[in-house]
Amino acid sequence: MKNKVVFITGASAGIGEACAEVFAKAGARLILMARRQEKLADVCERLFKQYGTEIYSITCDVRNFDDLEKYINALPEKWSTIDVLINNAGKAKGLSKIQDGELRHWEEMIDTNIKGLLYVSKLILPKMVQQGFGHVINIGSIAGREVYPSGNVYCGTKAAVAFISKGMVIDLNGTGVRVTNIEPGLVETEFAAVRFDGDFEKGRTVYQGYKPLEARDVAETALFCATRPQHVMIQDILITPTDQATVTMVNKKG
Ligand code: 8X3
Repeated sequence: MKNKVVFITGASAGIGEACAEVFAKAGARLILMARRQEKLADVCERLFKQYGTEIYSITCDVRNFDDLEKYINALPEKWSTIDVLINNAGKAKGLSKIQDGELRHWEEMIDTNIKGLLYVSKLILPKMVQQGFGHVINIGSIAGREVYPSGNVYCGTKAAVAFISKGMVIDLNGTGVRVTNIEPGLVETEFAAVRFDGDFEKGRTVYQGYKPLEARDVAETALFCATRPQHVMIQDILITPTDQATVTMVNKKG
């Protein structure tokens, strides 16, 4: 990864932040994007201090195509050849039966998880095709393979990520650009608290009674995929805690 440029969305926390760290440690230069300017600045400072990582940071919401276009098209020359794009920004909002779901939750998930991923990809993929190399790593979910009660729209967005990833694989065939969809099960991050509108107490219970994945486990998987030789494309990976058998079958104690 030495001197490779890795672009990560949702880089201020969770899996995105862990990806920033493992790719920094591997010697990459990073373009980090997040909405939360202060949190992003903390990540950049920490990685620079720890690994001397060169970082170009962008405060931007992946739901805003105009801003994305402005920032990505204005990348300075030394940052404009992107080797790896990690489409990580995503979230779950709410856990309600479909008949009780909130429109604002559905829109936030669809706009971030599907449209945001598409917007960023639309701006970066043509450059990768022109270069003749590049790697898009989408962070999907086990929820894109299996549906669980009240998961409805969130699961739908992650199923969309799986199919869009496959569409990318097909359409980019012959260009040298690789595509990977990583589908994690339960990963202990602020994911559950965000789902419950910032209720960290309730969020914590999702990860109790068993050993969940850590964000780093997913980040190391992304690094593994990105460091395979050019002729190797890992198209998808399902990664769960050892205690998780299916999306709903978790060996919880207590
Ligand atoms: C996160 C996994 O099972 O909480 O995408 O939906 S789950």
